[in-house]
Amino acid sequence: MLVPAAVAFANGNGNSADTSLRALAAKQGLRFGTAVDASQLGTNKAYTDIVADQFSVVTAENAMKWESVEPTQGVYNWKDADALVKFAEQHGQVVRGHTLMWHNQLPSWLTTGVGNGTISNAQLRDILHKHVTDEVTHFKGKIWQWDVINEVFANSWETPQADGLNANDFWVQHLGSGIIGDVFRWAHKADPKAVLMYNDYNITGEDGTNVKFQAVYNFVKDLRKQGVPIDGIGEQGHLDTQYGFDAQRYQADLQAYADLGLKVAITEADVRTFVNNSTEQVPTSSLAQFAQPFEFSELLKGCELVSQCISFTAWGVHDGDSWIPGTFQGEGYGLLYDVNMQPKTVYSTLQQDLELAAGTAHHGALGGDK
Ligand code: 9MR
Repeated sequence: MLVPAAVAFANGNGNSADTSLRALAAKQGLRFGTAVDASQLGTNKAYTDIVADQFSVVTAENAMKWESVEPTQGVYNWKDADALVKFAEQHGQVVRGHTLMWHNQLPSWLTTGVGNGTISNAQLRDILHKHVTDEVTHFKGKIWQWDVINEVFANSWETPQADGLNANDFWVQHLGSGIIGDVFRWAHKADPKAVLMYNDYNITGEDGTNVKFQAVYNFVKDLRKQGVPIDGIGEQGHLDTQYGFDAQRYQADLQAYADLGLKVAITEADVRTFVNNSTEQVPTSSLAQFAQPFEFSELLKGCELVSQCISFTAWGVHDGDSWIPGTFQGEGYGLLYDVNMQPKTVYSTLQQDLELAAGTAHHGALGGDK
């Protein structure tokens, strides 16, 4: 889609004192976003207000995934996804579509059919083609970026295929590596103006190696050489304070993707740490209260310093609504707002980063002459 004019980035009140994340990010031409639970829009006022006021790009956390949009074969349910797109239009926001081909959250009719052999690989390919075409067509002109393919590369601790893909990935296993380029072509045909991304985690050295980065880099470089319509790389940005984070390598890797002629985006940022319990999510280490905003800030600054980085998205609004406690035993505190939807230290840290990058600070004459 065409990116609306810069004025639409901010909250529409035209107030230069607007210190929302979206308004501050707009000053440097960056969009600041969040993943959204579409079913809470309009029903949960505090939640809805934060989404509207603070963010200029939204991603459906689950509502655009295949199991959500086609729970029964041939019967589409666009309700929550359409509601999110409409909300975005009403609030001067753009939408990241997430995600067209992924091994998770597939409808059970599909996985069951493949499992019991009633869906052959040739039929699976046709079904995927229809899914990609129908979904991209449904939202044609309304999606800024699509996460076309999600998480098909092997992790650094797994044995990859020769081309770096995960041989056990559902799609790679059934349809081979060539499916990646095909899905990008199908998506491009259905909406030629959408920015088409490959989205994954640990692809900018966060796991302490550059193995996965190198695999994605080589593969995508080759796709570009073949003329596959891929426009960008989505780095998810799921960090954990217990592992540390090499911010220089992260920035260098983002820049390397960008130097291939690609856009980059931070698509699912959160920084988790150990907490007292999942209800309160108070960090058990007082140092984590500094590590969490610090690593989040490093994620944002790397994006700010790579001019091809077009958006920075947090994976959820508040800690009470995050995937983290349900997946990582004893961890939480990953987002910008706490379980009571109050802004955390990380919120003001990111505000400062955005203000600094916008160059709004003035110190008068150098040397402080009288
Ligand atoms: O946040 C999402 C959570 O609500 C779902 O239950 C989960 C199912 O796998 O997916 C989560 O989002 C994932 C995203 O779609 C892709 N990257 C990893 C995210 C966290 O698991």
